[in-house]
Amino acid sequence: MFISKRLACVVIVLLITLNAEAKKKKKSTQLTTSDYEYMIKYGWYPRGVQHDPQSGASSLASMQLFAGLEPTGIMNDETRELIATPRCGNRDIFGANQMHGPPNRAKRYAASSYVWSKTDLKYYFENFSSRLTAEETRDAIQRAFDLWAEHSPLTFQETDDIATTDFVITFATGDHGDGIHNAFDGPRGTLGHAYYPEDGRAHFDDDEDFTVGSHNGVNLYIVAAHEFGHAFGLGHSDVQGSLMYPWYQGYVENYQLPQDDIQGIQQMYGMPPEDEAPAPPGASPNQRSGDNLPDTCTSSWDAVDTSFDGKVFAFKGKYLWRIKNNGAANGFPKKITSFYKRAPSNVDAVVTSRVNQKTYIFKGNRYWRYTNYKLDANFPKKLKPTGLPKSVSAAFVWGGNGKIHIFKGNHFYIFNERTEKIKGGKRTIRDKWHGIPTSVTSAFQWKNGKTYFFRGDKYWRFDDSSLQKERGYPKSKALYWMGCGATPDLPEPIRVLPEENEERN
Ligand SMILES: [Ca+2]
Ligand SMILES: [Zn+2]
Ligand SMILES: [Zn+2]
Repeated sequence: MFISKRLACVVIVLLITLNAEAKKKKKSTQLTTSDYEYMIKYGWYPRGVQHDPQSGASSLASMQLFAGLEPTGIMNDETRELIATPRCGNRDIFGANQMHGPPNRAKRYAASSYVWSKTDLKYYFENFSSRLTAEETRDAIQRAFDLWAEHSPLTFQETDDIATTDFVITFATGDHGDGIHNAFDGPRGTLGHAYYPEDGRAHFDDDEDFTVGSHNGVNLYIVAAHEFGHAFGLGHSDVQGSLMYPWYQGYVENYQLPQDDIQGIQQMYGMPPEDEAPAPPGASPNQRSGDNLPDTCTSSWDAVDTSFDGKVFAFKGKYLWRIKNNGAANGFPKKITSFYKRAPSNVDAVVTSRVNQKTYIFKGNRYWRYTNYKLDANFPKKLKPTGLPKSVSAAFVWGGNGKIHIFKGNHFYIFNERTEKIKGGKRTIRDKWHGIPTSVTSAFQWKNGKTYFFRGDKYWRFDDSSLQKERGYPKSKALYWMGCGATPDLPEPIRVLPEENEERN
């Protein structure tokens, strides 16, 4: 993250002061009661149990790891400095059942299964920051919503009707009516907190020196954008520099939503709607035919993928179609090589990583890797060193954990894009993917974050919560995905509704 020279000077002066302080006092590495209280407050240590140095050290190590510090489990200057950094009041650790795995393991955003069941959302001001004018507050809040709106289908509008609003924005001090553990703490410390969907409450500590467009004080726009991330269902990220990192990272001019947060919000709500070009009159995917061109309505797919820039491609033989919300795009199929130069035909599987944005094309005993549609140096490579079998059937990113899953016969593998090796060996499809046939030929994650499996003209949608195929499937691919037939609309993105509306995590 960009740090201005001035800020860097302040940080250096601060560090020197802290170091001098630390040398003056005898360095204590022991956890104090207030250290335990800090860890309890943010979910790292259980509340109401005896403080135990051994489990305290292991909790501290987890917190250090999450924050990007060396996980020593020992209280040191670096960790003291972290604890002194103002931060968000939401816990870092979700309840285990709401997360797809503990967030301190995966280096990325934390998407929850708590989401809004609609995308047109309204917000209401209960009051305004006492340090800023109503206009400044209103402007900062609106920009904070817009930051997310730019990268998602969510839209936001202010309302003066509290009865119909989705979000309520409140500036409050101390104990403000949502429990003593959520009480604000005066200047610094906790800056704000927000409740997960579909609650809508976002609270800001009115004792903070909230500012706009300044390196002094605490930037309301960035703090609000962070809190709204929770209000949309995102947990804390352990990626430093991401907006959902729990500790305040300072004011940044022309702030842009970091990649990690874009992935997080799109995991839950999908991408912003595209500006659809109107179809030329009379054009229909049914009418496309020609020498060796695969038929849009009757062909099965070799593979299907959402590319790094959000384009969905279905592959068959030497060709691919671009799939839009209303079916196959006009002008397709086109040659695969018109997008992916030097790519093979009759591919086995294609998948684009959400971690490194690279596209992997699998065929036979080799794989091709693309960055921004360009073939990476030294590719294609042999599959053998990755641990994958040859001639895989399907590859996709599973929304449940953001990892690349690869199917082959009755088995599946998890492919780690960092090491380009499989992780944890071969697993049985039946054990995890209930109701999904083992002979699928392609699979991918659509814009709604759901996984779809294809075989012939049939497709299945997988429910990430119940880990089963969803009811009412299989359906016809030609009808729903290619725009062949009477109802060319794609299935509506269905949201997972919260089973229980828990208090703030
Ligand atoms: Ca505070
Ligand atoms: Zn937070
Ligand atoms: Zn509150």
